[in-house]
Amino acid sequence: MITEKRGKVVKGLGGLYEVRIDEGGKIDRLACRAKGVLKRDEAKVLIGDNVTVTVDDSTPDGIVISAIHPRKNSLIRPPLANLDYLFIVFAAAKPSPVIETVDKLIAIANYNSITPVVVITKSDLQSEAAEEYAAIYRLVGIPTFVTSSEAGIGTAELAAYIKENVISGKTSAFAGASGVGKSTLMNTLFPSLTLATAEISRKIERGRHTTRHVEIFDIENSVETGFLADTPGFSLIDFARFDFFSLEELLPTFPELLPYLGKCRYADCAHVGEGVDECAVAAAAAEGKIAPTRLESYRAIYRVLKNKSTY
Ligand SMILES: Nc1nc2c(ncn2[C@@H]2O[C@H](COP(=O)(O)OP(=O)(O)OP(=O)(O)O)[C@@H](O)[C@H]2O)c(=O)[nH]1
Ligand SMILES: [Mg+2]
Ligand SMILES: [Zn+2]
Repeated sequence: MITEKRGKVVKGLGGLYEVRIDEGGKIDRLACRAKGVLKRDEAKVLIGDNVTVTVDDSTPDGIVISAIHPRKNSLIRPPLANLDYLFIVFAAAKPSPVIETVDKLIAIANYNSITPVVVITKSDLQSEAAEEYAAIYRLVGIPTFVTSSEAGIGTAELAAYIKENVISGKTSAFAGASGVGKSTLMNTLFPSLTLATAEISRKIERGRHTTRHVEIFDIENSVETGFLADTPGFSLIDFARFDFFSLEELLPTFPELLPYLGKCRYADCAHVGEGVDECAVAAAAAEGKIAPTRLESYRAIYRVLKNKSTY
């Protein structure tokens, strides 16, 4: 007999996927492969995909993903489909954050209509720096949490935010550099999880890519549950090669710049010059209404996209 089920891909390793099937509140997890055409690059199954699984119980290998339902969005890094929230995780110290990468991730989330949330970890190591970073993102209007899994700071607030917002089928993910404490934080927030974590290297202060694959977890044991993915930390090299959208699409991904549009002296102002008389954005930054690091990140991404578009 052949039957069809609908479910969500929550894990994938070496071409073997795990699909979470919800049959009226009864959760089943099927191990399966994907049908031939869904193995090719351009049509490949992503974790987070909603799929149809065809079950043919007359053959031993009869469970296959036969169709991918239309996606809301998809990211290259972390490789996930249908995200509603992206928790952008960085440490106050060890490893110290690369703010431009944080801002890139926020821009990518905004571009894909994913709600960005900033999570600063390891506040026990550098509480002042943690609050300074938080102030930057609160000024933008992004929900921001200062946490320490070690000292139990901010974790109850973050767990409450997730439980309140990521419900009834919404999907979210932790993303950030290796070693910032994503898996540790997930274990702290959801004690039923037992994700592997590891110390960062003492010499180079970097994580060791402890998490090796993307996996989506149920955040509650109920039909109302939402989903949260742990993802492998990336290195900066990953990000240098990252290309995401065109120059024209950049500005709306920095929402705090929007109120100043049309207020610069020249209509074609790109907001990359320092002149506060010419550029309303530069003036707003000088007045403390836009964080200097955010404007720096905007300009850095602008230059990268500009160079790309001149080829
Ligand atoms: N001091 C301090 N250390 C922490 C905290 N959270 C995590 N760590 C440590 O940071 C190291 C890395 O933690 P992980 O959770 O493995 O980091 P990760 O972001 O999941 O790393 P990848 O899986 O490689 O992406 C571990 O040694 C943790 O014990 C914290 O709040 N304070
Ligand atoms: Mg991890
Ligand atoms: Zn301007």
